[in-house]
Formats: sequence, C-alpha cells, structure tokens
Amino acid sequence: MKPLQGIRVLDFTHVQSGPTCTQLLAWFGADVIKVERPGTGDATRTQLVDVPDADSLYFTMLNHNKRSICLNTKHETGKEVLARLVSSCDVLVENFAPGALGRMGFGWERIQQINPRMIMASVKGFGPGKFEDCKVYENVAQCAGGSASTTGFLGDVPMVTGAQIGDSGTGLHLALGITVALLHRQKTGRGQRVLAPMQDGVLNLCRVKLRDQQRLRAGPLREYSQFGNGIEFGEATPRAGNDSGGGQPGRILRCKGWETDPNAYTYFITQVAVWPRICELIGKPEWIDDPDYATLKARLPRLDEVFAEIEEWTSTKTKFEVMEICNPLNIPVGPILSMKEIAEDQGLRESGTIVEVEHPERGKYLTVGCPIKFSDHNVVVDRSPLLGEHTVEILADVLGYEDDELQRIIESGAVGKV
Ligand code: CAO
Repeated sequence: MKPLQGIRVLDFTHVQSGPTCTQLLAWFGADVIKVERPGTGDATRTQLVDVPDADSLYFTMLNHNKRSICLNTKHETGKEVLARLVSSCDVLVENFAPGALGRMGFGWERIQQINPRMIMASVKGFGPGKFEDCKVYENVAQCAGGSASTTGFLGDVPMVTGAQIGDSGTGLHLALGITVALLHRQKTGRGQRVLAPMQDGVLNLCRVKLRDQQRLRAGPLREYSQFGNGIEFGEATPRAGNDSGGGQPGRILRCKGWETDPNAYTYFITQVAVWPRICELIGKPEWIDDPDYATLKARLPRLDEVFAEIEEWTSTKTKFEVMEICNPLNIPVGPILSMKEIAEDQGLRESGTIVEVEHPERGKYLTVGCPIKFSDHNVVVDRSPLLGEHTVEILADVLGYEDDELQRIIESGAVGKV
C-alpha cells in the first residue's frame, strides 16, 4: 500500500514548478493524470533537446510515474471530458498563467460545483495583490523573493542561484499543502483551494535574510565578512558571498588542484565547539588561548585572516582528503561536488537519489529520484509518459466511456491523434 494510493490527481501542470509537485505525489503513490494539449503537450517536451525526436531531459526528469492524456480543453467535447475528469479526481494541480483556468471555463466555483471534494492546488508567480496577474519564471521569483539581492558578492551584481528554489522549491511547498488538504478533507469531507506563490516560497527559503534585515537595527552583522573588512552596512541585508548564513562562520576554501580544477574547493565551517581542534589541525595551536582568537566574538573581525590560515592547510589536501581528515575530528566540512561527480556517486545511486531510467525514445538517462526516504514505502522511478500515451486507457478505464462514446470523442478531434 503506497501512502497516496487511491488518490487521483488531475495534473494540469507544465514547465517545472507544477510538474515537480505532481511528480512527488506520483512517487508517494497517487495516480497522476497529466492533461496535455494535443500535438504539442507540455512545452518542455521540445525544449533544450539533446536527442532528436525524443522528449527532452527537461520533460522526462520532471514527469516520472505519470500518465498522459491529450485533451483540447477549449474544444466542446474536450470540456465535456474535462468535466468528467474533474468529477473523477481528488486533486487538480495547475500552474497556468493567472486566469487561464477560468478562461477555459473551469474556475474554482465551477470545479466546486462539479466536485465539492476537489482540492484545487495552484502555483502562481505572486499571491493576491498588485502583481497577481503576472506571469513568472524561476529567476523572476528568485529576484522577487529576496534571493537575488542577498546572493553573490558584495559590490557585485545581484545573483541568481542554480538551485531552482522558485520552481522546484514552490513545487515542494505545494505538495505539502496538498497532502495537508487531503488530511483535512478526511476530517471534513470538503475540498479546498491551495495556493503556493513562487515569491512566497522563495522568501520562505530566504527566511534567514529577513532575520538579518531586522538585526541590522541592532548594529552591524558581525558574522558577515564585510564586518571584519571594515565596510559599513547599508539599509538592506547585503550580499554575503560564501559566508555561512548562521552563527558558525564558514567559507569556501581552495583545495589541492584548484589552479586547474574549477571545483577543487571545500566548504569549511569553524564551528565554535571544535575550534581548538581546528587550531591544532592547521598548525596554529597558539590561537587556542590567544584572546584575539580564542572566542567567536574575538575572531569575527578577523575572519579573513583565520580563513587564510585554514586555506593554507586545505590547499595542501584534496577536497576529499579534507573531508576524510576533518570528519573524524567532528569538524564540519563539505567538498564542492561537480554534477559529473554527483552523477557518478555510488552512494547516491544506492540510496535511489540518482537513478538510471530506460526510455523508449532516448534510451538510458539519469534522473534524480525521490529525495524523501520512507521506511515503509520504496519509491520506484518509472519513465515519463509519451505524449498522449494513455489517452484511450484513461477515457475508457478511468472515465468509463463505452466504445461508441469513445469513438465519438476520438472523432471529435478533442483528444488529437490516438
Ligand atoms: N487545451 C487547450 N488549451 C490549453 C491546454 C489544453 N490542454 N493547456 C493549456 N492551454 C492554454 C491555456 O488555457 C492558455 O490559454 P489562454 O491564454 O488563451 O487562456 C494557454 O494554453 C497558455 O497557458 P499559459 O499562459 O499558462 O502558458 P504560457 O506558456 O504563456 O506561460 C508561464 C507560461 C509559466 C509563464 C505561465 O504559465 C505562468 O506564469 N504560470 C504560473 C507561474 C509558474 O508556474 N511559473 C513557473 C513555470 S516553470 O519556470
């Protein structure tokens, strides 16, 4: 028995944010039915193509374990089928541009009329307010959610991060909202609307930067390198380079080979609890009792000097040697892993986080499996569906159309070629 077995999801999502959410629901055991426009489907099927005439990795890596039905929801017969889907599903997930679902004739009121138990879950760029009608992509959300203004180096331009916190991050938030709404429905029998705006999701992940914004009132942010460098703080949380976001100062430091390998670096955290061990390790035992270095408060204005000394040591070791030496000493460090190294990591493969999937059009490819592990539920990653692969199966088995009705729907053109 899978955790969400028996839950049927009408998946109206596209691109990245919505699909990450419904992919998680599918991995938790829900039957996810992806509704796509005949002929084209999710735009990502043909974006960033690496294998001609095959679904792109962009699509396949975000749509595992789903079924695909083609349906023109602006066609009269398509609307009839959609209404039947709405009445047969527990959850509708969508991330259309604002208002698109209403223009199809399936706004929240209509959905509730058809199926009062329906949970209608949406990703939008912004929540209610002056920007609610805007279309939004990943980097816009990173900028509007406070991430870009606080990422990058002081004096340099705002920076977006490679982690898709606007899209995949919001997908995660929405999946949590849906599971909570499902629990709530168990108690009340009622569905509800769930909204995860991307700006809000990014801000939630940037919570510590709003913390720092408020701390500025009490004086300079002493754990920021900027403090030790004598640079005044302005009115807003500044960019902090690779400074750690918490109370334990950390930095990215060079390791052996950095001159030629762009990823020969380690993250090194000078955790207070292990400071004496760090001093011994880097050959500065005199710092243990020196009042200029012995306490965190004393070290904060000297972080450049402290990390320069640590880097003297790390640059004589590979990033993995740093890890091997520091781990037994309880010193928190982490190698900067390239995507190549991650793709080849045996541990991640054994844990099911890096998974090799077979696809009829593209052969084998790697994907990221379910990042959440359950003791009672083993997630098996199945390939993404081909466009409209399950159209007839869904019309007949899920929606119960008999042969003559099936024929009428196919001939109407509402489901494209089958
Ligand atoms: N049958 C018929 N029409 C369909 C259809 C189907 N099966 N599926 C979609 N459509 C139509 C929609 O109804 C809409 O038509 P109208 O504009 O006439 O109402 C149209 O396709 C386009 O939908 P869209 O506006 O959502 O798509 P877009 O490519 O123009 O915009 C995006 C994409 C992502 C900017 C927008 O959807 C958006 O802002 N979504 C919310 C925020 C979000 O999730 N962003 C992250 C995306 S991942 O980076």
